[in-house]
Amino acid sequence: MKNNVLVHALVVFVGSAMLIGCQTKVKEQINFPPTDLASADMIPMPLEVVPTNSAFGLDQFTAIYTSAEQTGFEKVGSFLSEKIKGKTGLVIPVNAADPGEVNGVIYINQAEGPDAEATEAYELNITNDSIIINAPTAEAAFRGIQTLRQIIPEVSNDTLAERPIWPVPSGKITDKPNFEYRGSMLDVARHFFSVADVKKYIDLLAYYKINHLHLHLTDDQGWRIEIKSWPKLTEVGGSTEVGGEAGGFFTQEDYKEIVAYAADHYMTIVPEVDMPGHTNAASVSYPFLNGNGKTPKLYEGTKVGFSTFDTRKDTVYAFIDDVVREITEISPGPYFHIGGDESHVTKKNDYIYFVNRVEKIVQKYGKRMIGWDEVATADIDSTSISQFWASEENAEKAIEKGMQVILSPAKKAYLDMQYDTLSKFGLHWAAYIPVDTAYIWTPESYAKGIPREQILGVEAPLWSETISNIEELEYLAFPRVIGYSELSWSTEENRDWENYKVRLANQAPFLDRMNVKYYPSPRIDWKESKYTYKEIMKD
Ligand code: TNX
Repeated sequence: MKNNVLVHALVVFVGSAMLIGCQTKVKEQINFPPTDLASADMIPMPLEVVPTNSAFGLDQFTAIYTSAEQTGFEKVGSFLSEKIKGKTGLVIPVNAADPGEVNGVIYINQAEGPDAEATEAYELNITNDSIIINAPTAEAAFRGIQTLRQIIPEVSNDTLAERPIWPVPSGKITDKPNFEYRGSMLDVARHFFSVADVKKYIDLLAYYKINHLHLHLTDDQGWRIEIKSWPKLTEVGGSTEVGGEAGGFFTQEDYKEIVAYAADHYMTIVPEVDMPGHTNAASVSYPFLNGNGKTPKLYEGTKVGFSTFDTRKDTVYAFIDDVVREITEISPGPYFHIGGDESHVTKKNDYIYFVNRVEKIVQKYGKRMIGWDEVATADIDSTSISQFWASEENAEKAIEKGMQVILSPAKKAYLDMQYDTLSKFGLHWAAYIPVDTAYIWTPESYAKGIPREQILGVEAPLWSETISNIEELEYLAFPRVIGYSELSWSTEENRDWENYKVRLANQAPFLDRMNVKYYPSPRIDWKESKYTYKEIMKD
């Protein structure tokens, strides 16, 4: 890559200018023990890793430099600096004109990648005295620094020198994602989760290069997003949740805060308003919406499939138009999810009519519609996306219509399924999904009728009937969601359970430091885990 030469020149130039301008310091040669970048604890596994067996000594004399501020690269540099501080305590300056003594540089450089199509592709070059990230976009640089965060050893190795120094294994990584859509879903409707909880989940997902968070904002048990033109949705429909607790909702300001926080992590929020079924909370708030013939009452149970909108009333579509307009106005991402699952009391023709009409509303507001796999039974457009969760027959219909598919097969990818019969939380209607079962499957060939070219990506949904706080969320999501990140980012050739399970075991110190109450599966030989399987099972 011709840019490499330029970057090297720049690093040498910046480095020498600093050394001349500030105190002169001769780079100390530290003889690190040989390293092996290829066996570092990276998840998801990068496309290509070439180890060179020495190390970059990350210490207080390291400085970060980036491409110009307006490209977004400086912000990525500051993010990295903050995370290095959290992990090592080191304060690493970013683009400092006068950084003091410097003898090693991390340079985050805007450079065209080898693959013009891949906006998330990056290269990471680690030598004794520099770490260079070449990336075409700040988004790609952001993915690259997650890899770098992962290969900085979790504990200070201060036996090597009189000052704390973290040896980063040297070599070259060339990386890009296998699938463009890598997601998780959080159901904030069955139980409500706070803005702080959602932000913590975003922090953790971003570390594993997941780039979409789908929020299931409405269901029978609760409406969780403020709609200014229909205030009772949250006043009434948001007032409770499964089990009869107080529920809650996001104001539009809260939601914007989540969207902005996600954007800072190069993550897109996918809002879902589930309809025409799963709409009891909406119909309790505004009974004219109801189409199931019964007087709606607030619902705190966990049954599905009993509610429906009245699909033949124009006022229902006027309502939906307002809801889609208000949410899309504050959702910069390209998607709007209309749900569409388990509408068991909606007549087939009414369902088709409904989905067709709602698709037009979503398109009017400039978004691509996503729906659960049932939506492919309607006459929808090839630009819409079907989220495969249960029915291969529906998935095949989507493929025939030329639609793209997001893979969320319940038997493999549902984070709310119990690990085994002893699991404290979760359901098991689709399967028990232990950590290995969650990982050992091949999205590229999971369903016969879904060809690779039509798979947009993989998403792991976390339904919340059985969980009501962040610890319980973490118990179901972690460690399985880490495996879904690898299933969606890494190529089939680079995925291997025996290899993965060692890298997963070594995530324990990170998860502990992040205060994540993950399920310490006995199938993993956790490294110095704070929690033991027995402890978790008892409380
Ligand atoms: C099925 S998956 C549902 C949800 C439940 C989930 C529980 C899907 C599209 N619908 O309403 O919460 O099972 O696992």
